[in-house]
Amino acid sequence: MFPRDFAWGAGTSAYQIEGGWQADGKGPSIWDTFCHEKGGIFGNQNGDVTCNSYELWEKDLECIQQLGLTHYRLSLSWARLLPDGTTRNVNQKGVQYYNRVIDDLLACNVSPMVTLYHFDLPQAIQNLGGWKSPGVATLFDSYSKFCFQTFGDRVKLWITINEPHVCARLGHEVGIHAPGLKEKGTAAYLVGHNMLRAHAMAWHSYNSEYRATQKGAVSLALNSDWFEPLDPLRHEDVASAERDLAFTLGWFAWPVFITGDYPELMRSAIETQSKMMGYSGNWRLPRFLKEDPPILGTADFFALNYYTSRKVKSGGCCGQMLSMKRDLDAEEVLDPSWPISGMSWLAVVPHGLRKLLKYIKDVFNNPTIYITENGFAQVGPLQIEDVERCKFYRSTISEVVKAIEEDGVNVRGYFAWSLMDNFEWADGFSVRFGLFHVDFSGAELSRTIYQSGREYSKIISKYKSAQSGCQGFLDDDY
Ligand code: PNW
Repeated sequence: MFPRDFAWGAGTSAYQIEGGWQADGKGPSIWDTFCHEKGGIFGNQNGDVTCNSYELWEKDLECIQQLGLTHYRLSLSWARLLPDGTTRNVNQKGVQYYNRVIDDLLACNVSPMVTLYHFDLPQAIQNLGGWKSPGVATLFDSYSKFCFQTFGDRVKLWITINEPHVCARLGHEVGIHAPGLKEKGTAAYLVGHNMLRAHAMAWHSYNSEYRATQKGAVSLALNSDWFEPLDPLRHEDVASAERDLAFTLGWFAWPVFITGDYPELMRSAIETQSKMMGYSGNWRLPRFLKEDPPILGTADFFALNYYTSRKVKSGGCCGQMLSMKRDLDAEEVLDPSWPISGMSWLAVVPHGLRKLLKYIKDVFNNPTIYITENGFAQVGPLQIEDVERCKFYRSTISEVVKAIEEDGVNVRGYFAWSLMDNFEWADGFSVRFGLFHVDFSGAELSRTIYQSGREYSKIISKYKSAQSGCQGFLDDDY
């Protein structure tokens, strides 16, 4: 059974839905730049307009109400609020926009969960070196304080940074996300490091300056697949799966929840590969310094984005260059029994979520967990009757129930990704994650509920009525 105050939510992010990329004084972000430099994105598409939520916010609110959500997760565009990234210039139109969104949500009894950073760094800060530059942490802290000060009287759930792993690796090592750097083996670690420093500074600012009056909670959202050994009896496969968890979730979760530093497994793997390539020492994974903000303890809850699972075996790497992939020294494969959603990386493995939740409970000291993203992609011909996605949500939520009831995991909320179809980064509009369909070919960008939206809404109302003591729960079939 779900706790009484369980959060039933859905999520979006600013660049993926807002459009209005130049409206009312917004500054450019690295995603504006990355998309406009043709070549990187499916069909050369971009987020210039996307769902146009900057102008059509009321339509989004109608969707939120139709689903019966208790929570809505959105992100703020840093460059819409602070066009050059600094608090020297505040764009009041941006402040008005988010004030309206937050006030409307609260007026409808929906609590906002607000992400400060979801992939869209102001271009002005990129021009100074972006996340590779240590100074970005101070700029992020000022931006965060500005947001706490401006919106924190009403926002009680904050995410500082969404998926530092994806920003660091896809943006700076693989290069398929903005800013599109392909600096193998070093930049991603440096970026991850500065993101942790930035997150920790913001958490400390909240803790010392805002917590007492605003009484909210702050964390960072970590993405991880569930990794398990291909052959559980092979020592190498078991070690590879552990390494994969350490490099994905552990990279950020160990410093914040357990030790204040990176997992030992990660340090030693990087050192081994460096030495094999003729480099001594362990200079690629930075160390936290005395003057850095303490990282340990800088999360008031655990925010998890879970999409899929992998089987892992040893080896699989690779080339003559240092790289994260080489450091990881593990090969990920799919189990043939797992169905694939629209995207090739997204195997549907609901029970992997249960296992990952149990792992987090055991390894990270039984934290309160919000599942801040989880979803299913549709690719190809449009199906409003998206039966597969309905099944996906039913079975995933039943795995969450098992995690709570049978494994005693402290799960406090579930946010479906995404409220509506939107700009899916490198995949443009070719991939649809929404509970609502958005008609990108029509000028009105009309939103139409998918069958899975109706299904999710039914699940929510069923559990809500069970929580308030009504009978609905008894004929439960989820
Ligand atoms: C997450 N990958 O990002 C994000 O937080 C969302 O903005 C996004 O829409 C969602 O997952 C679905 O993809 C990811 O290529 C983007 O491995 C790309 C990857 C993983 C996560």
